[in-house]
Amino acid sequence: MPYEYRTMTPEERAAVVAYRRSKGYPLHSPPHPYREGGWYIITAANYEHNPILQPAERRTAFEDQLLITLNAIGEVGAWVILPNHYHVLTMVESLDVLSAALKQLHGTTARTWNLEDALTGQRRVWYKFYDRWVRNEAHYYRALNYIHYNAVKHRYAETPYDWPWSSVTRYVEAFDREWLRVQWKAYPPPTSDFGDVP
Ligand code: NI
Repeated sequence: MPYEYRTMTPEERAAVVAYRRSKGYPLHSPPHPYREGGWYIITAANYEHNPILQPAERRTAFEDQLLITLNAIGEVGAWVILPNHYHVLTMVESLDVLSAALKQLHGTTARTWNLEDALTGQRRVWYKFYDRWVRNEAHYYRALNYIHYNAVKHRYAETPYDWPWSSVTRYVEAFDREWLRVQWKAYPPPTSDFGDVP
């Protein structure tokens, strides 16, 4: 709460609150306006975009760890692991639970990889993660398409099906490519969003 607000009279405060409501502003400006449960798009990058999520075996192991972590607290809708970041669409009971789980996962993996690379105490592995609450079904499918296309967007693969570290292969198994194409046409992904890396 800003200092000015605390020194205001009740009438002045009421006027400020009414003005902010009329503009659709939140009364406070918390870092996470939605802390409740639901679907979230998470983007987490290696510090300074260093490609620490390589070689391939490390991505495979991390993919397992990420899915185990998130399935223990909720559900996973889509994911992609790139050499220096990942995106995941996940449902949780609260953002606090999700934050705590990712913090632990990032801590564990940072220690492991720094040991493997003989960089303990010398390298920061993760940057803070980005989260975005999913507003509705269209937002969900746009995020899913964005995630599946991400390896192509970042020029790691020619098509989404050429990058094994994503949920796209699971969708092909569970549905088919035609189903994915229908979603793609109905909910085209944004060209840049979700806290992605350049
Ligand atoms: Ni990306």
